[in-house]
Amino acid sequence: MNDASTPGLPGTRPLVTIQSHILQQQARYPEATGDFSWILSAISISAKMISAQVRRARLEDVLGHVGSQNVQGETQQKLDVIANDILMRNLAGRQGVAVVASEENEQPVILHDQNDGETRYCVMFDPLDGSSNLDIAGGVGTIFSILRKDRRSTNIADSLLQPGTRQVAAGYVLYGSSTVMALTIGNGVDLFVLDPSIGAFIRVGESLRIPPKQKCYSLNEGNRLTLPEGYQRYLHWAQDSGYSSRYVGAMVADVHRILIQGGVFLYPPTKKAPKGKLRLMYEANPMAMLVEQAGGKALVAPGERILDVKPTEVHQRTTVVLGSADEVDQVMSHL
Ligand code: P6P
Repeated sequence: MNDASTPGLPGTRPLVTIQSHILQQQARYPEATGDFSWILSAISISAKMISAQVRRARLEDVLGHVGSQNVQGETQQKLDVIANDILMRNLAGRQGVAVVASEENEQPVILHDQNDGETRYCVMFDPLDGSSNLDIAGGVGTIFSILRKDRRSTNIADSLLQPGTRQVAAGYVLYGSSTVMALTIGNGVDLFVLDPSIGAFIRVGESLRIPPKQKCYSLNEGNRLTLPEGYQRYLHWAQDSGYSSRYVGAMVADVHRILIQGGVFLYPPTKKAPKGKLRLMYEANPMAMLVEQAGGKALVAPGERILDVKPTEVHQRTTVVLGSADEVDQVMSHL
């Protein structure tokens, strides 16, 4: 639903910034301390700072490689490191954050480890997903996931290893032709667009719903011949059924298209990535929460939700099939 008009005031669109939206949501929880809201605002500020860097990348010659590699053995782009630092510094300023984990850091970073009984949160993120698209001015994004610290965990870092069903919030920021944030705190998915002229994210949609059907699939066709047979059968069926194919190569951009238009995104096991390529904790889980909150499906295999996977380590990878409910069912029926 778009914020088209305010009842009784024809033709006016309520101007709701993400800050107002966060406070509106907080007001629904009288016992809220505000810690959670402060974390969301830290992410919003980080998104604005990262967007500014991405938009000026070539101008400030921050493109190209720092020469180092991240835990995935992937060459780190300068902007990966800058985006990571921005998120770390903004979250470090929030008392409510106990620990953060990032694709760019091998070990979780403990920020506030007091066992003072306060509700503390764990924040996980991929600071600049799809960063290899930077050199071609393609879509890149930030993906984030928020969990409550698991009080039963003696080791604070173990607090991160909770299934996706335990997420209290998830979202992404797409730095594309515009800077768009999709956010869920468990009451549906809301959409915000950054107005660079005022430096604010404006709400442009509430309670998004993914169309149940859309004849469009999204995967790296270059892997087709090494995919498990069931996926090859699905692709043959889809091409025989008049499906179109769209693939940006940045998960945030591909999933955003699905959130808005429907379709199905797949990253199956491949010869190069036999367990799948995408990371469970800070790519698949947040995207799965968003897609399910918008009425779609997000599975690892027939009957196995991504959100139910019990993690064993922070950087583990997983198969991903997510999008329109009927389209995901179609894929599963071929496996
Ligand atoms: P491939 C980007 O590197 C990423 O992690 C996701 O954003 C994207 O969906 C996927 O990998 C692309 O992988 O193998 O198709 O280039």
